[in-house]
Formats: sequence, C-alpha cells, structure tokens
Amino acid sequence: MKTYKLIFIIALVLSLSMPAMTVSAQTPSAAVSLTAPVPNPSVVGGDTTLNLAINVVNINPGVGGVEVYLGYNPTMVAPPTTPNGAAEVLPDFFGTSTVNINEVLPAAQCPGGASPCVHLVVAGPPQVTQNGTAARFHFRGLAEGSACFTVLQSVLVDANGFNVTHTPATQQCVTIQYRVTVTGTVQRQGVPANPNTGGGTRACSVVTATGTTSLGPVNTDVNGAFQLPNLQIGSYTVRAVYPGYLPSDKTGITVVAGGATTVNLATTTLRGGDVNGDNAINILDIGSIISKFGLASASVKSASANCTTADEAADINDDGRVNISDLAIAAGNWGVVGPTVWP
Ligand SMILES: [Ca+2]
Ligand SMILES: [Ca+2]
Ligand SMILES: [Ca+2]
Repeated sequence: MKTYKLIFIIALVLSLSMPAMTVSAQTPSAAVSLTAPVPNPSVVGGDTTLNLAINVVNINPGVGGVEVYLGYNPTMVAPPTTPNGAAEVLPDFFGTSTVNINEVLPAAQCPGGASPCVHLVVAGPPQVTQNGTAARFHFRGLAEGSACFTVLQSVLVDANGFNVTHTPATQQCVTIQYRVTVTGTVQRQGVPANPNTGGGTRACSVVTATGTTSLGPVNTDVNGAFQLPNLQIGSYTVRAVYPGYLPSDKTGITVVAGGATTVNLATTTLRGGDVNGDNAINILDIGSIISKFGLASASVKSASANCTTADEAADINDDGRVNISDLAIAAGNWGVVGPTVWP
C-alpha cells in the first residue's frame, strides 16, 4: 500500500510538472538584420534590393515599431525616387503596418554623419514572437565595384514604447557590374516580298556577339529588331545571318565603364543570293536557284512561329516560291563576298 501511494505521488508530480515544461517560456531575444542583396552581382543602371528582417522571440508586450537608418555609398548606388521611394513596406513581420516614414537623408542628418541614409519607420500590431521582413530597400547601381549597406542605427520599441534591446544588423554588400545592351535592326534585301503571298517577314535573322565574351544567338522580330543584353566591358563584333544571305558584321564595338548602358546600332541590310552559305555569291548559287526554279511551296523559316523551320535558301526573298525574283537578287549581287560591312 505504501508503494502504491508513492507511485501515485510520483505520477501526480510528473503530471503537474510536464505541462509546465512544455510551455516554459523561451529566452526573450530580438534581432534586426539585412538580407543579402538581390540580384548579386547587379548591374549599373539596374535595381538591387535588400530586405529589413526582424526576429523577435517572447518579447512582451510585443514589438510594435522599428526605426532604421540605412547608410549607403552614394558614388556606387542611389535610391530611386519613384514610385515608392527608397523602401517599400512588407507585410511579413507586422502584418498590416499602420505608420511609416520613408525618406532619404543627407549625411549630415544621418547617425555618424559619414554617409547619406534611408530613414525608415514602420509600426504595426505588436509581435511577441515573429520572424519576417518589414520592408524592402531599393537601390539603383551607379558604378562598377562593391556597394555596401550598413544599418547606422536601429531602434525596436515594444507596445508600451520602451526600447527593446536587440542584436544589430551586420553589413551587406553587392557587386555592381557594368553591362550594356546592344540593339539594332536587321533587314534582308527583297523581304518582305512584294506581293507578299503569306510568306516570311524580317523575323528570324540570327544575331550574335563575339569578342571578350560570346552572347546570343538572338532572333530578330518581325520588324527585324533585336536586343543583345549583358555585354560586359570589352570589345565585340556583332554578326547577323540568315539562310540565303551574306552575313553582316559590325566590328569594333567597345564597352567601357561609365558609357551608355544601351548601344543602338544602325540598320543593316543583308544582301541576298548566297544559297550555299560559303560567303560568296557566284555561279554555284545561281545554279542552286535554277535547279529549284519553279518550286512553289518552299519552306520559309521567317514565317514559322519560333524560327524553328529549316529554310529553303534558294527562295531568297521568303515568299515561298523559287522564281525570277530570287534569281534577280542573286544575279544583282554577283561577285559580292561576305561578311558585308554593317553601317
Ligand atoms: Ca555562295
Ligand atoms: Ca522567292
Ligand atoms: Ca528562304
């Protein structure tokens, strides 16, 4: 009976103590941090973003506001002025935030006085235990190099307005690279054919850049326009090709830091008649056209949806027929060799 009692008492003690163990309060903690900038590397003229993250555990009566001064290097990055200013408030920490200040301050008005800063205040329903992002900062890249972001000062306050001691954010940096987009238009002699019997367009000329790096191929659109993005600092030749035509080369394109981020090339017009693609227009090409003369259902690459159709090169002007028009184009370019000079 005594043993019975003892077991009962032990069981009672255990049953009382166990719930207390499972709900025991976690040690209160709070931290403010910056997420890694995205994208990294970023580009001159492009946007880079990083988030203000807050992590609080068992802070009573709950964190109800955060104020930060985010310092940045003004020679490397600048906050955009539109549409939402330098920062946008995110709902991931407070849910719906109720107050925010979002302003860019000169160095003299920032803690430490060494760099300009984004001053942000966000407040919302008090959060006792929560981990999330309260805001996202936006910056535009200005120059090649490393740009770092530093929280010069951060304040967390609880729902009673008292400061909450917290771990401060560590610095985040982004590499900014200089990149250029080359745009231009490629036309093809005799295209679109007249009358255009549902034939091809100026689409599907293939454009590549070679040099310091290789970029492309990209296809021209129905108007012959193309874009080659992300050329890094260096020297390039841009080439346009299409079956049945001599290639055209734009040489000596140099990308230098601090120049324009878009380079617009003049329009080039490919010369037709190189049916066999050997960079010369001669008797071999004329012979190929004559051997297919009268073909009325030629395969037209520039009429296909994604430039996937293999092209009948003897149908120079892509009207779906091999006839006197194609012969005239080739004969008119007799003796011309490629690549032709892109103006
Ligand atoms: Ca040829
Ligand atoms: Ca034709
Ligand atoms: Ca063709």
